Amino acid sequence: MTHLPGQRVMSKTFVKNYLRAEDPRTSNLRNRIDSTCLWTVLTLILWGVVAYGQQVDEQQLGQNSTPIVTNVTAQQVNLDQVQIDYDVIDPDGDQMTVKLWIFEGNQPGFQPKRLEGDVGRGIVSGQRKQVFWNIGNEIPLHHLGTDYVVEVVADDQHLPPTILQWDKDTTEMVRIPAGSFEMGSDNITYATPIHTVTLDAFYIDRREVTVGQFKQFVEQSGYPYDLWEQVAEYVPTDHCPMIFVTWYDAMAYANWAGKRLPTEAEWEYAARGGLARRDYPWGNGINHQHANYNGIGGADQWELKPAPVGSFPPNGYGLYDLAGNVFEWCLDAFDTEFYKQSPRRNPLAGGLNLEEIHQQFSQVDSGRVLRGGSYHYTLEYVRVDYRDYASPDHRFDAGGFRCVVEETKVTN
Ligand SMILES: [Ca+2]
Ligand SMILES: [Ca+2]
Ligand SMILES: [Ca+2]
Repeated sequence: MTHLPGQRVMSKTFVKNYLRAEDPRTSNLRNRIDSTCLWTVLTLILWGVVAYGQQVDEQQLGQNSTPIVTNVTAQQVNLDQVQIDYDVIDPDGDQMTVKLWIFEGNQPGFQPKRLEGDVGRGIVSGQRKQVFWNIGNEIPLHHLGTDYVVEVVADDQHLPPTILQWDKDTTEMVRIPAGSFEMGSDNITYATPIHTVTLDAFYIDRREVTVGQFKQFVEQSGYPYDLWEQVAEYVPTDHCPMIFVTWYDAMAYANWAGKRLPTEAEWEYAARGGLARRDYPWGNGINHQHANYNGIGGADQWELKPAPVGSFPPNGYGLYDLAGNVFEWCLDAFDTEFYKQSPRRNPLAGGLNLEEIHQQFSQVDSGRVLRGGSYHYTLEYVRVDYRDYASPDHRFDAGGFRCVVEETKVTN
């Protein structure tokens, strides 16, 4: 996949990289540090300071290159001052935040505060950067201590993109951060009780999958689908949501695109748009300015037909048409009791895990969850907490879907 121009992904983990094989001094010191922490570098004084560069994992994701710190040296210039020199480069020229970490023996490291010079935010690539650490203020009686190790860490602070372009089916996907939310409702049938669910981060399609995207899937994969005339009766353009798709059709599309259907919990979490205990993706209350549901008025000019995707304002996550337009298939089996015994973390009803359900989906025969209501439905059924379902082989004029992908699949 590629990312939108200007958006870059930070590597998944920071790797402590005590690098610089080309610098014998540092690599020697590293070996010594590994075997024992009790040694002195600067023998003329009571304690020594050793310096390491720390490099952010160089695995490149998207278009971002991570900073590289080299040539770190540290020396005590007087009783209270330590001078740290380093070179740093970010290959694509990003500004960086530079931090120092100090280690003493086997103690956990800490970030010193008494710093001046090329440290903190807004550091640009360059050589012989200088930082002065006032160790005298930071560590009382420091001169009676043992050795200190200095790490220099540069971070170009590229967070995962909020929106990315998924090449396979040319969709925009929005990052939904990991977190917890209150799922369900106290007064909707089968949506009780309200229970807390915790989800890992994932990306979800901004819009319902369109007719144009589904056509592309059929053309590229040879997937058997021949209901285009029926589809065309309801949706005149490729920019409308795909309808007349079974759950199997949706699963096949998702597999082709390298995605999957959302779990019911993911769908509801995304639909709520960061709001808690609200009825609709934008809050409470609904009118035809908000969504395409039964009837017309305001922005809703569609009488018993789907609107082109994205015809109404998005929710807090930038997602369109969660409420109404077309129903959206979810991965889960429909289980009226599931909320009473749902696992707290990444729940999925139906007894199969994510891998199993994708391998065995053609054998699935239990009813599957549908969410969001549709253009047929009145306002009480296009709520974020309303649950519906159908047999996985059911297809109808208001049944569509959108896809998700786990963040780990984007950043790995
Ligand atoms: Ca960079
Ligand atoms: Ca309508
Ligand atoms: Ca919808």
